[in-house]
Amino acid sequence: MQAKVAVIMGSKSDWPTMQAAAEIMDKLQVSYVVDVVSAHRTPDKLMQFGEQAVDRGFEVVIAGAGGAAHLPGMVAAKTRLPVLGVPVQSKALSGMDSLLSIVQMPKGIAVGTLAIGTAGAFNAGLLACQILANNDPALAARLEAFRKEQTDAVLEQADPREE
Ligand code: RP5
Repeated sequence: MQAKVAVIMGSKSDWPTMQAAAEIMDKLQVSYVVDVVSAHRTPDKLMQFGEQAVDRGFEVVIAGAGGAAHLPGMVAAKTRLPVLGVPVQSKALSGMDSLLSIVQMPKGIAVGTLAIGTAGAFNAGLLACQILANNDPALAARLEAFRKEQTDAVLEQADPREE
C-alpha cells in the first residue's frame, strides 16, 4: 500500500521517541515510511526529501529532532504538505531547546508543533491519522473506536486506588 505518512528524524538516536508515532499508526492501520534525515549531517538529503515529498504520494510529514531542531522547519520550507514537528528530549536542556526551535516559526511557513518526547510523537501519529481520516471513512471509524476505548477505560476505573 502507498504510504501516506513519512516519519523522518534527525538521528537514529531519535527512534526510541519517534516509535510512539509508529505505534499509534500501526494500531490504526495507517501506512508510513521511516527515514533518518539530518538537517546538519545530510542537508542535501533533506532538500531532496522536501522537494519529492508530494510526488512520492505522502500527505503528512512527521519530523522529529532534538537539540537545535531545525529539521521540521526546513522540511516545511520545502514542501506544502502539513509538517508535524516533534521536539525530542535533549540531554542538555531537556528538550526545551528542541521545542523552541520547532515551535517558533516566523509567519508564512507553518509547522504544527507537538509536546516534547514520546507523548508528542504519539500525538503526531494520532494527528496524522485524524488528518487522513477526513477522506477515509474506515480510518475515521477506527479512530472513533480508539477514542471510545480510551474513554471507557477511564470510566471503568474511576477509583485511583484500584489496580
Ligand atoms: C539531532 O541531534 C537529532 O535529531 C538528535 O536528537 C540530536 C542528537 O543526535 P545524535 O548526536 O544522537 O546523532 O540531529
